[in-house]
Amino acid sequence: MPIERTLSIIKPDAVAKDVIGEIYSRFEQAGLKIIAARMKQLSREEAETFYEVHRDRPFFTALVEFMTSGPVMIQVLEGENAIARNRELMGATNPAEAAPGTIRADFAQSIDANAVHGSDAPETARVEIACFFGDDDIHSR
Ligand code: RTP
Ligand code: MG
Repeated sequence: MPIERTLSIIKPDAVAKDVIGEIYSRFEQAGLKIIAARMKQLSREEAETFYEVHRDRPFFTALVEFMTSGPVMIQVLEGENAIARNRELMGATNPAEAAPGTIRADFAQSIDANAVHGSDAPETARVEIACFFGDDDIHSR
């Protein structure tokens, strides 16, 4: 299994619920190391750039509104198969369809306010990590 890095964001709804620690525990228990982290209030421009691929989708405006509605917690996770492993822990985009025990099943309330983001492929992970972290911010170990 390849050692990968992925970008994770704990979205404003989950930060407001004070479940950062609980979500971090799930990452660590699954063998995903937190090798960089920062809390940040995203600007409209940052959220639009981050979700650029969805710009033409009907939900884009609501997504940007939501992602700028409060601070987010952003981290780089590293481990075997980290991209897929993180998405398994997250569960389906719509929390109503997320498997029991996943982060979205336990903490998300709707497809818009769905608690977490995770990169979906190696190339998007590289681009997304570079949006928020430089080499000096990342501490692989
Ligand atoms: P994310 O990028 O946030 O990790 O979520 P994802 O891969 O599971 O879902 P994606 O298709 O990339 O969509 C990004 C975010 O847009 C919102 N969305 N709303 N109303 C809708 O049909 C709809 N579809 C997507 C979700 O908040 C999703 O996380
Ligand atoms: Mg996505």
